[in-house]
Order: sequence, then structure tokens, then C-alpha cells
Amino acid sequence: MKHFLSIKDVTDLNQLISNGIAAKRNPFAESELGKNKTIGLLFFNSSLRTRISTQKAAQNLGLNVITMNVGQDGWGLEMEEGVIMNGDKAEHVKEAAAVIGSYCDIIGIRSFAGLQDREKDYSEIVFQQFKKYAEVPIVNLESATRHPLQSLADCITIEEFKIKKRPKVVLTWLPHFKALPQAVANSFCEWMNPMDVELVITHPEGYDLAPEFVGKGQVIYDQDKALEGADFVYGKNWSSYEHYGQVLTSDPSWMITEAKMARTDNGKFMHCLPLRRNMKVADEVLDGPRSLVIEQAANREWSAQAALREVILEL
Ligand code: AN0
Ligand code: CP
Repeated sequence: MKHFLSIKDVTDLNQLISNGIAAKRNPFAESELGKNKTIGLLFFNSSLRTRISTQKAAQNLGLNVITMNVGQDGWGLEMEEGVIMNGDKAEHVKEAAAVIGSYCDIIGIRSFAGLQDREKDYSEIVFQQFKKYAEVPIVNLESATRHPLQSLADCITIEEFKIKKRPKVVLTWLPHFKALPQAVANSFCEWMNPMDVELVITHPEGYDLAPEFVGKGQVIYDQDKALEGADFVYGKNWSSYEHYGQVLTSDPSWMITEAKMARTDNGKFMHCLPLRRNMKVADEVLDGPRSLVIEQAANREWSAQAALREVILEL
């Protein structure tokens, strides 16, 4: 059984990127591959891109798709073992996962970090429990610590738009007043590590990501310095890993503007979306020729298709 939970489930990254680009060129080449199989997409949190792109990719491969906002429409699910269920959770994941696994051949799950308890979030309890009890392959639609379908779309986008063999890719923290998870930033670093890029990560002090995700990435706390000569600027806000889930600053000087982008080597701007304009990134960047955010989001369909293809082939 092949899960798609992180880059650790990828055997050949270059091939996977090529398969995504091939799907983009010819979306229906394998429209029989998933015939008479069903994927269930379970959302514990909101989504626009992941929900629609994954559904579309699954349909391109011939899968039947069932989508459920479990966080809103389902019974509250207890994830912990051996507890007395006298709280607000009406159903245990043991039954829920087994039941959904009996209806579906593949299960996709989105379940964000709670940002209260680092150990609990980083243990990925929701995914561990579904893996254990559903007995079908699980696909990560953004977990507490990772967003691999986003990262694969990011790799595809960089491959498509790079004009140098080894581009400089800068992940920059952006200001925001709400606490957001580290998942997108973690995952981006994890997927950039095996790519042929120079990876630089910039953020205010106190926002260091967990070392296992940073890998060979070079951390530079001075954003202006980090942006120098960048080919791709990847913006994202995240809350502190060290002071877990806290917003330590929302310093507006970290917003990406044209003046900031002028330090790059005619760099392109990327962001996974959604984003708040003129908080994180100025209109002038998003509405200008540097922005790749729409192309990047469009590539979510092809990253999902490449990933689901791998999972279906091992069913
Ligand atoms: C989420 C996050 O930061 O993880 C999802 C991004 C794809 N973003 C928000 O909650 C705004
Ligand atoms: N980038 C991304 O995952 O967007 P959604 O949260 O809208 O799915």
C-alpha cells in the first residue's frame, strides 16, 4: 500500500515532476486508471485550491470522488486511544476511519496543526490514526507539519519558470497578525532540499523552522541580504516553532513590495495562497509580471494528478 504523506513517499522526484508536466500537457491520457475506484476527500479545515484541484485530478484519472467537510458536517472525532468519551466528540477515529476505508479505496485528509501542543501536532496523530484504522492509502492534503501536494506544485512551477540551471530560491517569512501553521514552509524546504537550487530561508529571529526541514537551506535573518540575486521569492507566514504557535512580531517591513523585489535578479514571486493583500504582499507585486501565484495554483491539479497516479498504480 502506497501512502502519499511526505517526500519520504517519493521514490523519484524528477520523474514525479515530469509526470506532473506530462499530465498538464495531456490530462486525460490515463482516464481509465482509476475506473471503478473511489477516493474520499476529508476536510477538517477550509480549502479552495486543494479541494477543487484534487477533485479535478482524481476525475481526470477516472476515480469516483466523495468530498466531505468532516470538520463541519461529520461527528466530532476522538483521536486519542483509551479515553472516556464524555466530551464533545461523538465518534472515535477507530470506527470512523474503518467505515470510510470500507467505502473508499484512497482517503485524502486535510487536518491542520492546532498550534497549542507542539509534540501532539508534530506526532501527526490524525494521519497516524487514519493510517492505522482505514487500511487504505492515505494522501496528505495538508497535515500539521506538511503540505506535499503544494510542494510538488511548487517544484513543477520552478522547473517550468527557471532560466538558470541552479536558481536561487528564497523562502521569506511574511507578516501576519494570526498564528498560521509551519506546514507549508516546512514542506517547501523539505522538497527544495533534493532539488538543484540554492535554498535561502529568511525570517525574524524566533521563527526558525525545525532543523529536520531546513536541511541544507541557509538561514539569513536579514531579509534584504537574503533577497539579493534571488530568482524565486517564495513568501509565507508561519507562527513560531520554538515559542510554539506564537506570533512574536507582525513587523510590516517584512511585506514583499516592488522595492524588495528590486533586490532580486528579476525574481519571480510565489505564494501558495490564500493571502491577504497589502499585509503580506503589495498589490504592485501580485498584479505585476513577477507574480506566479495563479500559475502555481493551477499546477496544483497536475501535482495532485502525478501523486494520485502513483497511489492508484499500487492499489
Ligand atoms: C493555511 C496555512 O498557512 O497552513 C493554508 C495554506 C495553504 N493558511 C491559512 O490558514 C491562511
Ligand atoms: N494552497 C492551498 O492549499 O490552498 P487551499 O487552502 O485553498 O486549499
